[in-house]
Amino acid sequence: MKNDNYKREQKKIGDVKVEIGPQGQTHYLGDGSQPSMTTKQGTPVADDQNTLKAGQRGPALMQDFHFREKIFHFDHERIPERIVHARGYGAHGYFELDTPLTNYTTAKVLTRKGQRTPVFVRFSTVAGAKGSFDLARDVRGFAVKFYTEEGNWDIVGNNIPVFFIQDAIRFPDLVHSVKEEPDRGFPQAQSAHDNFWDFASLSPETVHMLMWIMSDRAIPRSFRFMEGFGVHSFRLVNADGKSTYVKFHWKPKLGLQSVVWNEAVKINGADPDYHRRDLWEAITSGNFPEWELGVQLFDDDFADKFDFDILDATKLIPEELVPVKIIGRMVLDRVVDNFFAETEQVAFMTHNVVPGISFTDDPLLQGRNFSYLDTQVKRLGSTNFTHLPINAPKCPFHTLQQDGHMAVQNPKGRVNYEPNSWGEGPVEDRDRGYRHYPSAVEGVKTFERGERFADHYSQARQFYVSQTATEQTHIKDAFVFELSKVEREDIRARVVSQLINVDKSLAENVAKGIGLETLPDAAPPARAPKMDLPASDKLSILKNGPSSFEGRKIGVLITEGTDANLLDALMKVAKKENALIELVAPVVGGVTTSDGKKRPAQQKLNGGPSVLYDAIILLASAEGAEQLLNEATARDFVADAWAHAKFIGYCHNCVPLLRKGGIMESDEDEGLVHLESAGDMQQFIEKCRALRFWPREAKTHTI
Ligand code: HDE
Repeated sequence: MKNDNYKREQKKIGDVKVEIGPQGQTHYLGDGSQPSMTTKQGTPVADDQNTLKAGQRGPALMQDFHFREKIFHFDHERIPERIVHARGYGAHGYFELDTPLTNYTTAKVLTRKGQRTPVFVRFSTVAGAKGSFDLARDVRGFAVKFYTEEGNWDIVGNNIPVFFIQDAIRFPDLVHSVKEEPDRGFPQAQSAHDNFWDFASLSPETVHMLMWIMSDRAIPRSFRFMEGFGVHSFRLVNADGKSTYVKFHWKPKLGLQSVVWNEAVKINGADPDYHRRDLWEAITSGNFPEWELGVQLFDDDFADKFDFDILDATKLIPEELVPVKIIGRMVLDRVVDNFFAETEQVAFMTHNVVPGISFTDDPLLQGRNFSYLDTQVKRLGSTNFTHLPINAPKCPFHTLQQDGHMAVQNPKGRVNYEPNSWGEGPVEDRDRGYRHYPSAVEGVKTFERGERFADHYSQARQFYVSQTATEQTHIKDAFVFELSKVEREDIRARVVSQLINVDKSLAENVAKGIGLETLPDAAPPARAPKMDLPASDKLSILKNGPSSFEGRKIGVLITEGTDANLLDALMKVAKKENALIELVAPVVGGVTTSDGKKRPAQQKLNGGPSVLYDAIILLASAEGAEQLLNEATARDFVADAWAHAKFIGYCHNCVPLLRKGGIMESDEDEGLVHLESAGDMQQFIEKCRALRFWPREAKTHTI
């Protein structure tokens, strides 16, 4: 008997032709150009919307292999998320070498001028789950995989040049303390809770890193505006076998930029994907993000004389002592085709090095070299994770490792061992093969650390004194915010006792901010800190900002009747500056401006709060402004931009909106720009190059 269950009525929903079944189920059968759906075994599928049943109201039949395959596959869609750095976003690009390091290394990727090496980069937060928000106060991962002609080389770095701990064995404790507390399962993606500060306050080696994560470095404006660091000292090894120490630095072409904390909190609600969306939009619109790769090179002589141990990842080498030599640039020019296949399955490993690049004995790096391989097997389920296209080298490779789960690249032939006399199969390569640097080792087996690991505060202080007053205030505010979420007063006080060793006034201000009545005694330092390390300008964000507004976004509030001349003038100057404009209107369909033209909006006002923009302009018509006066989201649009020290441009119609947003005539400052004519737009953009009008903060942040 012919099964004609599939007779359906043809109808249209909008302009999409569908078949509608007798009980209303919709089937889209395409326009003839799409391939037929099949099972994973290739059998064509006739009905993907109904389970095979015994009778219309009957039980499902086991025989429905398509149903079972579909649900079975769905049940297994997830793989374990990364234990740290679970939330991340990746993109493809290339590294182009400009200044060969031939005297220092044999690595081809670093010695061939002009050569382009494909890369895959994944940025991430550390503490939050895969589905957490982007603007957590956290370190950002900055992991780069170079697909070189001598194998894959990974720099698995962060956006902060130092780390919390000195020895890898402490990593599980650090991560446990910062993640959700085990009994209650919260808080998600934040360090502002008792366990983290309990751990940190009992671990003086974390103090330098605490200064960095309480600074604006931990709330970057976007991946495009942050630095990256390899953190550890590595080695470069040249053709004579000579080793030079190296630290890797990524410097963003568009300069550094961060948001402020109150803004971060609100961005997380308005657009939890703020950073990934930014990267996606930049690349797909052809504004390819770019970083310079720089190296700090130094030898044993420098290492011996340096105040700190170069094997200690809680220390950095100030650029004033060893300048960063720029050797090339990295451009990200392609988004992923498939998030899971690429961003989720990419497996970075610190032990992925190529000939000419080697490790030091940094105890953190040594531990990482074990961890990353181990974690990939747990996450990707098989030692054959290297067969996945995102992880496979792009150069020829031949091993005798065989079989295992999901082996997809299987060699032909009889030989799977060596030595052999078949004259086939891969053989060792004495000329090109990787040689570990033969550093001399001596000493007794011990749990002790190197002597120069003992100073935990000097560089923390150096970081603090290198910041502008605005940045110092942000650091103080961050400590106060975090500690105000800590329930136990003794933990709060212990953090202050650590800060006394960094800077007395910082400690006092934090103590005041959390209402601590008496200043505790300083934590006993293992070694007395040096109080006179000179300020290093490179450690500040604000001293290293951009000189243009390129790549930044202005949110423009428009209404029916907005002045078209002003709007067009803005579009013109923004284009010249390479800045982006988003129109925000009461209705996303857009508005008709004074020239009678319809202007579609990118955001409806309540979905496009000003926290999503670097600066705002209010261009409502008189009637439009009047209508928005009682709209809470219009008031927030203005009030938040003001509170976050943003540049605000406005036409005279919008003065009442300023007042509603709490900006009185007496408050007006140079960050608030009256736009009367088209010519004023250029002046506005030029002001915006400072990114924020920081002097305002003193007036808007009073506790
Ligand atoms: Fe990681 N880290 N880490 N880490 N790390 C991982 O590897 C680990 C450390 C960093 O986008 C894991 O594939 C140990 C420092 C980044 O896929 C894991 C220690 C730095 C990423 C792991 C550290 C990093 C990871 C989890 C202490 C900056 C994300 C998933 C010694 C220099 C890479 C994975 C990506 C990921 C272990 C410390 C950076 C568990 C044991 C220091 C950017 O293997």
